[in-house]
Amino acid sequence: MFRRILIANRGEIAQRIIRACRELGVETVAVYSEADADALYLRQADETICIGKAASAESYLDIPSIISAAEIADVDAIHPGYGFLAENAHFAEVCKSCQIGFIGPDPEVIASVGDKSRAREIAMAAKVPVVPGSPGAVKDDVEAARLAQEIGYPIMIKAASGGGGKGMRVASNEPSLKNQMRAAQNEAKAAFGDDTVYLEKFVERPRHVEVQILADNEGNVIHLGERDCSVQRRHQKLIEESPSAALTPKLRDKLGATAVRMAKAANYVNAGTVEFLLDKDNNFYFIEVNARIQVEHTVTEMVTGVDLIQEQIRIASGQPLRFKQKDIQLRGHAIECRINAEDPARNFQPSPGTLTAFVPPGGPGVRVDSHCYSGYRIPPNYDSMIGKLLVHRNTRDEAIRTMLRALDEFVIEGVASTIPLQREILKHADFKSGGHDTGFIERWFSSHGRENG
Ligand code: MV4
Repeated sequence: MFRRILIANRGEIAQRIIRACRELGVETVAVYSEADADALYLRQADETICIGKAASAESYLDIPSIISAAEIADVDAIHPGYGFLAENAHFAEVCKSCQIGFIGPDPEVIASVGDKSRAREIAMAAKVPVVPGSPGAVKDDVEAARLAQEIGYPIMIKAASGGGGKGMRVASNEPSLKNQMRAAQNEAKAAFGDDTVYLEKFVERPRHVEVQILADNEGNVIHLGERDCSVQRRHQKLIEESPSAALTPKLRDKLGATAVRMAKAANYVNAGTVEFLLDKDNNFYFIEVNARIQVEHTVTEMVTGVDLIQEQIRIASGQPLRFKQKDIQLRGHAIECRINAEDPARNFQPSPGTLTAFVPPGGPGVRVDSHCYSGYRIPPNYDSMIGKLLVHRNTRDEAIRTMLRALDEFVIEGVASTIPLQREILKHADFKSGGHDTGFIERWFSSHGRENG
């Protein structure tokens, strides 16, 4: 096991990783920017190092600063958390060349699954179902038009380096395809410095279902069930749950086995997520691999009882998986609300500032992962997550009721939060029935004329 690790992140995930380390008996080194000098996670770490200015590019994204901190603190490994450098293959490569462990997959694997067109090719070669589309990247609009004719409209154009919905466009006919392809390429070039695009048939009203996997260095790969993340707005997840209300036990096994096949085909090691779209006829299609721990890993922890951060650290230190597939039992139902300092009544405008009061809920079946406290000032420089509120109950209906109770208990004063919206969603008939899809929030907002506040 590692003796000491550095956490190249901030906020709730830095705290989450420190908690896992303390239970494992691993020492922690936390880094922070000038904007985070009063953060709670710094009091929980064994050592802290300031790595630069408030701007992420000059601190949490600054590879030389982080590597210097790791060298000075003499750590065995770095945990990147999520966001920032978590899926940066170059960073993983620099760690390797400095003989610092990287708690995540190998740089080559991060690079290959990070190219979504290449990930699609790996999936196809492994007979993992993909959305009908181009065999690989498309070079120009002549080739795109020819392929689109075969695939059939509507067509979705996607950036190979894409993420968060950037560089993604829908086209319903050939003239539109040519325009949208140029728009997608320009957006991708500006956002990722790479204008490679590929095509997929547009799936109407999909659900977003993702499978958590764990893979060790000896070729053992298991899955830990799925998370349904269909409650999103503009690619920001608002509510996640496990299991998905859309799956039968038989379909769950098939989806899990498919995710394991994909992870093996990609030579994936450590914790990862295999994302699928589920259509209205319950056909599933691979779309992406996320080569990191995700924000919503916690819902899987609740239903499996597995501490995913501890497992990530064990795997990266060279230990084999401690579980076989048959050891993983899904128990009950977990729901997570991501509580953001954003005002849903004002088009989700970020609402940083001081938390004049912060009293998290508790009681049976409730977990709160938050780095906040009364008097804490949420800096405007980073994402606006206040914390994650989770519930774990025997059934989905009970979990919804517990979540409503916990949301009512939660006291957050001084900043606006997403709590009022999450309460409304949990009471909405489409969510309660479990029949919702990824268009749920946007359709609901447009029917209320609220999309522009
Ligand atoms: C799609 C799709 C429909 N058809 N691909 C959005 C982000 C990226 N992860 C994939 N996304 C989508 N890909 C095809 N072929 C619809 C979406 C999509 C979506 C997916 C998951 C969760 C929310 C979404 C919201 C809008 C669109």
